[in-house]
Amino acid sequence: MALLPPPASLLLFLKRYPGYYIVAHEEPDGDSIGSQLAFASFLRRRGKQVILLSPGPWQRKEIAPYRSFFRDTLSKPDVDLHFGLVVLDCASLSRTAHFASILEGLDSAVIDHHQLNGMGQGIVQYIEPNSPSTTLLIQKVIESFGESPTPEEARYLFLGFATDTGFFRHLETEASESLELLSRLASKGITPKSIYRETFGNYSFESRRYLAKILSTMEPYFQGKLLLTHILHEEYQTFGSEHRQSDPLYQLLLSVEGCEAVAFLREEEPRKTSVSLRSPSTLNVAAIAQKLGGGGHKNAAGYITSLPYQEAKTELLEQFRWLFGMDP
Ligand SMILES: [Mn+2]
Repeated sequence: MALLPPPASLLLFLKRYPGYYIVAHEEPDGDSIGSQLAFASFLRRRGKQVILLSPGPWQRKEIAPYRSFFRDTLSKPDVDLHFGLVVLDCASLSRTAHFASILEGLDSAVIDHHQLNGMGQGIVQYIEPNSPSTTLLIQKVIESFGESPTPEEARYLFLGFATDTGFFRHLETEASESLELLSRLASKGITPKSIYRETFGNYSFESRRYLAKILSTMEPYFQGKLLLTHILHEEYQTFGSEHRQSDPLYQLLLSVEGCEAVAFLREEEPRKTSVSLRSPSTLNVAAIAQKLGGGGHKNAAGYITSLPYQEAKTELLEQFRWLFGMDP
């Protein structure tokens, strides 16, 4: 089965306005930022004005170099009503934090690869849940105009694909077409090695001490099906936010034999614990996150509770007891 092509209504929409606001979800990642940058570059070469918006917060190292290309706010009276709005990597303006009320009312189009729950933004929608990244959909839009990405655009598109697929490791649906699209990016001189360095290299020394600290707390529950790790508030605050990289943690824990789920509890404040859940395959951790007030996907979900660590852990283990049907 092939990925859906961009609808004709989207191509028309992209011809209609002299300029576009391009916004994506809060807590930006490589896919949202890569999609925005590539799309902005493409529209500019078609003679359009583009204003890139991002609500932040900018926590991920691989997107940090691009922060200055984005505006973090816009006042409602300054919104140019002759512009169109493009929403990327999320289906609704509600995920764009304060921009939702500022941009409301503009004619809009959505390009996204998440399963749509409820209503998407606007009437022009290009939503393809089988696409591993939004950047692939952007590439398909560019190619639908009979164009090909410039080397700079190709770099942004590759970055988004690499981060959303864990550098190809999670590529499951539409692998064949994805790799064909990627091969056209590689033909622009974009090497996987350079993108790998950008996304998964150059971590700080401190970030590895943070990782060591968390790994040392690993406890197995439910006969090793759940691996639980944590960091307490006192220790948490000794690490600057730029060093708190937890992606490599999940990679290490999810590959442990017999592991069906990973939990990482961060006591960010004395009465605020952030809980991240991951699963390597079939176990749906979003079901637990939703029960406790959060959300996410089957394999990656999370929630925030006002309980301190110990109580948050008890609450979480209770949920897993129900899920696994056994005592911890
Ligand atoms: Mn994405």
